[in-house]
Amino acid sequence: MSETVSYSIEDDIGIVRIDNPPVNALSQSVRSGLMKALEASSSDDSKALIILCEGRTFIAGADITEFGKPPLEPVLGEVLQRLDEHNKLTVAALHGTALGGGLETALCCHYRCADTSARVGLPEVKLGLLPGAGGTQRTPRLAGLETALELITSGQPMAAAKALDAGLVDHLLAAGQDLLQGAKDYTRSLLDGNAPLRRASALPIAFSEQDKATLDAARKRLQQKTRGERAPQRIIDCLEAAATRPFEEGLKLERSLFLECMSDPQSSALRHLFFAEREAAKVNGLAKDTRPLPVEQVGIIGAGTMGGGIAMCFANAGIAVTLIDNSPEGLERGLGLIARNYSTSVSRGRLSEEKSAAAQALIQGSTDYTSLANVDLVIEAVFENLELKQTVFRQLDNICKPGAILATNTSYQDVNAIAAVTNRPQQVLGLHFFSPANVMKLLEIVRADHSSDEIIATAMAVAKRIGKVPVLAGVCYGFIGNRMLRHYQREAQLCLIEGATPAQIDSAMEGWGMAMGPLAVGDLAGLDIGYKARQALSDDEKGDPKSYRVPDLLVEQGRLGQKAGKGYYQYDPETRKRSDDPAVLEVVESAARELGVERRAISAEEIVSRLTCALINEGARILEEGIAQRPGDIDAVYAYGYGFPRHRGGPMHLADTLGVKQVYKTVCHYRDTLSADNWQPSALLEALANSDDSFSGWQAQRQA
Ligand code: 3H9
Repeated sequence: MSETVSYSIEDDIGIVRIDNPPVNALSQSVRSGLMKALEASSSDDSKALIILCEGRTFIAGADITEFGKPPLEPVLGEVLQRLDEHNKLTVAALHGTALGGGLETALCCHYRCADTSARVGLPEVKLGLLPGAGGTQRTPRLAGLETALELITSGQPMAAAKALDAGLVDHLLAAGQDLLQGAKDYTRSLLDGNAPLRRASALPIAFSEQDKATLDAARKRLQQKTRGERAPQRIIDCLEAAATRPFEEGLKLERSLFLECMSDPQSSALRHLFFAEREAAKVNGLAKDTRPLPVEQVGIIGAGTMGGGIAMCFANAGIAVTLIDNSPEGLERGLGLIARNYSTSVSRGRLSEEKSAAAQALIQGSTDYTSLANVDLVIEAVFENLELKQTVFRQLDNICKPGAILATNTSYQDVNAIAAVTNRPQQVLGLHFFSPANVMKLLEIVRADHSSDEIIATAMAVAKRIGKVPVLAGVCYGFIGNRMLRHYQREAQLCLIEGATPAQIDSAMEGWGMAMGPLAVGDLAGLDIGYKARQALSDDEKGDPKSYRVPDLLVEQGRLGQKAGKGYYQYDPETRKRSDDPAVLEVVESAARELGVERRAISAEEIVSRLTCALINEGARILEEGIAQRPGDIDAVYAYGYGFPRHRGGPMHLADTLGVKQVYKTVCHYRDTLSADNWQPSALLEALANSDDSFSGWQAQRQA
């Protein structure tokens, strides 16, 4: 039928096989092949039609690489309308992940069977889209409005057994049953029973006052939760239309809102992140035959919050962990914290009792380093102090088996200086987890001067196993994320002392989409952490006092942040809700007087512009120096580790959206009006602005 679709008749049943690796996306050749197969089936003497896929999955959706380009005929809507109208019994046989346009294809079949491992979902919302091929209209007709609302607005896949209960799947194959044979048997039973051609488009749908209230509540909830994303609201519009208008009208609305979402910059940002996340896992220049080393046993040094969180990541993935702490008390505290975290996950329904027990059984505590003699990988998560880390690495080098990889979870320290104290610098790298480590998806993999290709490949593979988004970084102070963060935080501090209040700064950034404003983040982490770090620095290293005088004064007054009930804000002891505290404004004003700063009104636009341009300028410098491999890697770091709004695509994508030339002009303006020291434009930013280029254009040229 086409290079990716074949059609044959086996025992009077037509079989459409789709073979479009890696995920059987609905590329043009699949769509045209499907269309031709339907034509063939309608005029031959087969009695029914089964659609199934080769490889690891049923169709995982439309081909995202075709988005944003001129449409190629036939469009999916046409193909699916043809499928919906087909004059013979149609059955979709699902395995792997039937997602997006893939599930929509299956929903156009009269019946669906699935193997037990299959999952179905409509993840378009994660790309700033809505299901654009009937998903918003057929799903509620088959599964009810509430299930459709959850499935489509969360974008989360649903297991086959649940999909059977929900009515999205009609028949579950027996465990281990061959997919084709199972689908044939099921189809035969439908034919034998004279099953009607059950079209989802023709099913009735009810709409009660209760349903209306559910949709209204969802609108409000999602407005808050998705921080300004537009697709979730459009999805609810479509669901409401599904329940209140004829099918054809609902389909028309869905199509027009799908196209609206597709041309929305939010969707291009989210699609950019989809590919950036996958690209980030690829290491430039790695020899093709580099094989990751096996990692079955992991050691973690330091049973604090970080070490415990890291231990959970590995145990959750079925990897045995030995957690080491110097003191029995520290170890007990750490293991206790882990147990509490697991029991919270169980009580919130995020984890089953069995899985929690199985994971905890994989974590062994010890106060004896020699129990690490046989582990494949050790991750050190002790206090941020170079000498201490070097001492730990000397010990590890003596104790661990020769092939073991030694990793540091440092946020700032020089990984080369840590590797240098061992006799195996080629086996040393940074694995920088983000707090809480068992929740945050980002993992910075820091390649030191001597880290071997093999251990970098191993780290990438391990990251994927434990469900992280890995990003490669070179050695520098703060690597990618924290190095940029210093500039962002500096501007937050300067806006504060120059005239804004903490609430103005945080609301400006949260209103723009950040998960949490910069000062509220400081309160959450504890202001004493930065204070202590600054104590170890010379005045020169600390930089401009205007960028740290306020937090220093707050810490000296015991305002350490949330843990003390007060920091930049005061916190309700019960609810932890923050509120303004006039005492903080007094501190800010006195710091401004002391440092000779005249306070002025600062707008939300200025706050957002200064903080984001500071990120972009430093990000450009990081690219210039080769600390990050690509602009998209920086975007992945910010989206997965720093609460950057995903629908803005990350700092470097933001620069492209705003126009690099415009960003460069703004940086120059701040250099001329605010501070020549803080705002020297990066050479790369300047070069791209001068050549009217973008970060993505620059990246494309380098790849070519
Ligand atoms: C849609 O369907 C719209 C419709 O409603 C309406 C249309 C009118 N297209 O993730 P992996 C690539 S919107 C093109 O590492 P895994 C991916 O880039 C779509 N390429 O594998 C990667 O390439 P590379 C709704 C795609 O096993 C390779 O496949 N569907 C697509 O960890 C392997 O991917 C979705 O949003 C695609 N649709 O996970 C599903 N999908 O090797 C998106 C993947 O060059 N996909 N690629 O880096 C996924 O969620 C995961 O890929 C999946 C497999 C779970 C399927």
